[in-house]
Amino acid sequence: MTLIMGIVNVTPDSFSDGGRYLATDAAIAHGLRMVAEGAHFVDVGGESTRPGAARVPWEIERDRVVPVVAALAEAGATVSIDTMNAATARAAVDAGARLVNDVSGGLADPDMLETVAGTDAEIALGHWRGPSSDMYARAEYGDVVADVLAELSERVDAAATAGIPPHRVVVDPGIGFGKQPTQNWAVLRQLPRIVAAGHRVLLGTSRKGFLAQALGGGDVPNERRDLATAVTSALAAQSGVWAVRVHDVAATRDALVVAQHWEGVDRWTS
Ligand code: PMM
Repeated sequence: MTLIMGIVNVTPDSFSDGGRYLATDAAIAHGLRMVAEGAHFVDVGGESTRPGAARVPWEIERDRVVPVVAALAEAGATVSIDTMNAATARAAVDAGARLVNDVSGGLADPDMLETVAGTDAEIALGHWRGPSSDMYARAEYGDVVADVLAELSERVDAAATAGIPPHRVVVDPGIGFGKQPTQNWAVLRQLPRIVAAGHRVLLGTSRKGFLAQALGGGDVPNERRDLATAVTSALAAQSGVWAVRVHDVAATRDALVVAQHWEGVDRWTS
């Protein structure tokens, strides 16, 4: 079974929803709608990581996300917090988040791993080579999959040293983070190799630029990006990932159901 993580971006500058859900109430309603559509958990974020995005002071990020996390958790949703800041992670876990989703794998904030170790939350460690402002400057690899696996393994070891045991760790190859489109496709093509490394794998392809580029580039609307994401979700499920992080939960849910029927095995959805 592959879990569906629905995205709630509480930012004014998110490339993917244009800040439509900045208002707390709208973000909460959006999260609950995604749960109704089949999301197993919702990922609340208050800082955009789009290529070229500037960092946001953590207090602003915290003030954006905490009311949304608290309301969704109160309503019974399983909530994850998408942050690179330890203090935001702590505040969100105190408000009810169960998973800390750090795209930097604990590298952006030296306090992150120890902070999460001091809670009972799980952590998703993303493959990351530096801030969004210049992430393509670091997109140099020998064998991209081998390099991603080695660098993720270092982050898992760092988490263990900080006191987070491997069963509380999820890894994410960081599609689009410090990777050019051909490198993203190479990682996706070899997802089974990443899954075989033994950790639960979370994957985020939703609406990303490399999909738009594959569809011809230019101004590809979200509807077409969501259809492309439903395809990557089904293929990722086939590769054995633990969860996919998506904007359009209903489309991904449908894709996983269809893929499950194709297989004839009840293993991707519940
Ligand atoms: N991508 C984005 C943000 N958070 N979290 C994980 N675990 N994996 C990702 O690939 C990821 C992420 C950027 O996309 P968004 O701005 O649409 O949320």
